[in-house]
Amino acid sequence: MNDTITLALSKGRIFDETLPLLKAAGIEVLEDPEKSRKLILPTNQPGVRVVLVRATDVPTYVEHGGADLGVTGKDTLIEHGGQGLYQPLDLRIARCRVSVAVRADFDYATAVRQGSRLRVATKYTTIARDFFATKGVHVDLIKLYGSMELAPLTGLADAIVDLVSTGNTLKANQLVEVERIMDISSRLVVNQASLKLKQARLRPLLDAFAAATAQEPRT
Ligand code: PRT
Ligand code: MG
Repeated sequence: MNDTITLALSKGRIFDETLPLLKAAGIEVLEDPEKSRKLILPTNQPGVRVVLVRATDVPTYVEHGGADLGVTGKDTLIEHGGQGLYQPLDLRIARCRVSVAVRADFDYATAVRQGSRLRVATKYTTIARDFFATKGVHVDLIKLYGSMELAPLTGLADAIVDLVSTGNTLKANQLVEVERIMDISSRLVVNQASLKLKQARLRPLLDAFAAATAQEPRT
């Protein structure tokens, strides 16, 4: 078991978009997470397995050695803090952006100009706090864990900070994007102890991921 490489992934877009990169590294996951109830998935390589965790738990698993490496959104990584994680590669997958959105009838520009205190609902409190602090806008942050779009519609908040990709979810809820805070993609994260102790097994994997995303690994 000691020599096994454990890769933490979340179900859904991160799993789906990591598969081609794994394939480029010669690794094929032998079960479909949408069909299996297993949380540990074998691969075609006896020494490599995949564990399925919540997207927000990937950095925690890798930090504490529950997995040797993982794939996680930059959004999740910023909120986690990234401590204890080696971040060698931007995999350029699961791309989206973090934006500020408000109800179409809310005059965000005027509220900001007048120095009004804004109520902002978000799962991304670190990103939101930094962004509004830099802008010099006073905010009351309301921490939510999902369905952020509902907050301005119910009067819980004036604005939300959330991920946007096509913009369809905002549109369907009569919200408009008023600021882009940052672009997001997913990163490879590696446990620092694993990188030293399992160097011989991990290095070819990191090199294959780097080649598949056409970049040099940061060392
Ligand atoms: O869904 P669950 O609560 O289990 O966990 P999660 O939302 O943390 O995980 P998941 O799998 O949905 O997202 C994992 C990662 O994918 C995120 O951390 C991002 O880095 C990345 N990603 C890329 C996205 C999106 N695109 C995205 N569009 N994550 C979420 N969304 C959601 C967004 O929150 C909004 O509700 O999709 C909706 C907007 O999409 P559009 O296309 O309508 O704009
Ligand atoms: Mg989600």
